Parts: sequence; structure tokens; C-alpha cells
Amino acid sequence: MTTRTLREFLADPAGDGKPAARELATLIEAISDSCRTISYLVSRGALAGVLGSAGTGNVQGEEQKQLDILANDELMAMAKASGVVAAAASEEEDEARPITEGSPYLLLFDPLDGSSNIDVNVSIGTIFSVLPARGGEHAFLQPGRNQVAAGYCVYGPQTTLVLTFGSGVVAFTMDPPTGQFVQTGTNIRIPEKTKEFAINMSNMRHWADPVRAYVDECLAGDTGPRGKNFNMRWIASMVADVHRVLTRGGLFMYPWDKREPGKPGKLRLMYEANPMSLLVEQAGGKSFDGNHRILDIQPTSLHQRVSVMLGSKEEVEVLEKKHSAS
Ligand code: AHM
Ligand code: MG
Repeated sequence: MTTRTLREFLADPAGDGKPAARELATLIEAISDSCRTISYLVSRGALAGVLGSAGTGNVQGEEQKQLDILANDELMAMAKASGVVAAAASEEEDEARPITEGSPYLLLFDPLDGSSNIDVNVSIGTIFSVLPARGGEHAFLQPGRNQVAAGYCVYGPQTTLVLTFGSGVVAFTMDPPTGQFVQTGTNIRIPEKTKEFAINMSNMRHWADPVRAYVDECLAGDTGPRGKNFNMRWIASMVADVHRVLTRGGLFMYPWDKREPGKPGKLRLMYEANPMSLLVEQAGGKSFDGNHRILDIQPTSLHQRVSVMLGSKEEVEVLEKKHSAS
């Protein structure tokens, strides 16, 4: 196994002796510094007095936890200090913030994904997406295929940073005694076949027919049409569920459902679905919303929601067939 640090990786990401673009490397290192800080706060929890509600709500009408706000403030301060971010947008803020005029990148993030797990000591994480600042600091509404980098940091039993520049996926584990991110994953590939799916089963009665039919077939096991027994996992932190999919394969779904028919889904396109979709595709998996490849969706608003189904290629294709037949 390679023992390169993140900094050493950024000096030669493709193994051809060429460093990553200087400003992009600056940004990724700055993000990793923030993730280290957030990881420390998360690990101290009640000892640092950071658990519980902040008593406020975000633009999505969701309750904000103290750690949501602390992580958001940390990342916004980092974006400013990095000097390479033209503007930044967050799940926790109504509008994008102009940061450093004329800089090359737009940064989007979900500062602490899996908020419902913060106070119960279950894995949570930070998700980020980097877009080119074409057309100035307000040009956020670009499809996900334009991302120049995307990744997440999961705060679990280990703190792991997973990253793509659009040519493969790599992972770094933080070594607590030094705080260094050390490379622990190279050219990560999602197994094409899987026997594991992830969906919040409590919403079953609200699902659209193709999703219901797909899960019914999985539940029928080895005597059903799929001819194999499936396992189910639902952590309720997208970061942790997608990390499992990247590590051992699987299918992750948070599809549109009939609870609020006018709402396209729960998860947010620009700072949840897009970065995760780029990582999944770069690891050989697939990602779609029921009709379209997620990375091809033209966003119309910063906080827009989307139906998400992603993971092992063969399994996503089974689900795609069910959607196109309906
Ligand atoms: P958050 O960004 O406010 O934490 O919400 C997103 C999270 C995802 O991480 C997770 O997949 C989903 O919400 C869980 O939702 P539910 O509680 O409906 O199962
Ligand atoms: Mg989230």
C-alpha cells in the first residue's frame, strides 16, 4: 500500500510527475484542513459542548444542529482564507456568498451531512463540489459534469477523505496522532454486481411503481426473479451509505415519492447528488434520477432537490429498465 500524504499525492496525482493545478491543490488541502478541524469537534462531541440543536432553521426548513453551523462557519472561513474561491454555497445558507473576486473556483458544500445522526454518535460527513467560476462568481447553475473536483470526508470509526478530479477516485485516512491524511485507496472501483441495497423502507408505501417493483424483487430473494438473497442497510447519512457503496458495492436510493408529489426528492442536487454522482461514475458505477443521468441535469436553483439512485453498474441498470418500462 502507498503511504503518500495528501500533499504528496497532490504533487503528482496521475503518477506522471505532473502536479495538480496549483490553485486546485491549494483548495483541496484547505478543505482537508477544515475536515480535520470538524473531525476533532465531532470526536469530542459533548465534551466540546457542540451537540444539540442550534435553535435555528435553514433555507430548506430543517432544524440546524450546533455542529451544522460550526462546520459551515469553518468551511466558509477556509474558502475565504484559501484565496482561490470566487464564491461559496452551502446547504446551511440561503444564498451563495461572494468570496474572492476573480478567483477560479466555485465551492459548494453540505458542511455536515447526516444531521439526524450527529447527536447519536453515528457516522456523518462533509460533502463538497468544485465548479469552474466561468462567467463570474454567480455562475453556480452548471450541470454536475462540469465539476473539476468532488469529494467527501466521512467522520466515522476513521476519518476518511475520498476525492476525484474526474479521473479516478482516491481515498485518504486521517492518522490521528499526526492529523495527516495518508493515502489508503487508489483507483477505487465499485463492484459491478451487488446483493445489497440501501433505502429508507419506512417510505415504501409512498414509492413510485418502478422502485416498489425493484425492491419487491430484491426482497423475494433466491426464489424470486432475481435469484439471489439481498441484504439491506440504511445509515441515514448519505456520506456513510455512499462510502459503503464505494467500498464494497451496493445500490443507494433516495427516490422521489408521493409524500409531497411536487417535491423532486429529498437530497440536494448541487452539493449532495452531483459530487456523489461524479465519485460513483469515476469508480465505474452509475447514477440517475429515474429518467436522466444526474450529472447531465441543468440546475435551475441552488438548493434544488433531486431523486437519487446510484451505485453498482449492473444493479442501477436493472432499476433503469424498470423505469423505462413504466
Ligand atoms: P441532511 O443533509 O440534512 O443531513 O439530510 C440528508 C440526509 C442524507 O444524508 C440521508 O441519506 C438522508 O438525509 C436520510 O433521510 P431520512 O431521515 O429521511 O432517512
Ligand atoms: Mg446532507
